[in-house]
Amino acid sequence: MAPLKLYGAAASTNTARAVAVLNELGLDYDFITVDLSGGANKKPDFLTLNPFGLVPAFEDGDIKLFESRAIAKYLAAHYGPGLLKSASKAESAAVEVWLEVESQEFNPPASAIVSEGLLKPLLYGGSPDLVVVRAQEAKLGQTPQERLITSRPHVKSWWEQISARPGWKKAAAAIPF
Ligand SMILES: N[C@@H](CCC(=O)N[C@@H](CS)C(=O)NCC(=O)O)C(=O)O
Repeated sequence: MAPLKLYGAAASTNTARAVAVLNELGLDYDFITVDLSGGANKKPDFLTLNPFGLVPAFEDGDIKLFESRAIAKYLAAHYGPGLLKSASKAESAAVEVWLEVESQEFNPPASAIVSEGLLKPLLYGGSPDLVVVRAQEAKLGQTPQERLITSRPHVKSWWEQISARPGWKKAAAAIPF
């Protein structure tokens, strides 16, 4: 079988999402670093993998994928037997709802905060624009999910358990800051 291939960058949080699932499932894969600062992701070769010129991109033999959440779901569906199985219609619907909340409501402000507060100073030597950071924090704070994790003992315990999983710890250790 052709090896699975993940094209990404160590400092990319979207790459880390795919890496976490590959690790969680214990899959062997080749990691191909894409030089984002040199613009390799906008070159014709890479655009055949992802026409939007963004990492991660993924290959499983002839199957080419992009979008980190699509890669994660593909891996869970095809390499994690039973992983996506739900006990009921209600459970599978709730899973879909919260997957959407993560990508549509949580991720935009959270990734803007990471990019402004962490990536900008560490990778580009700039200072975080605190007006941007505060505005994005306010978006998170205005949702009914404020203090969702820390204020709820069961959610907090779930968060601590998934954060302690070896697959995630390995993925997090590969992020260079
Ligand atoms: N929705 C995409 C977003 C991918 C994305 O924004 N990747 C960033 C790195 S985290 C990237 O490739 N940036 C390079 C650029 O904008 O040129 C996903 O989840 O895969």
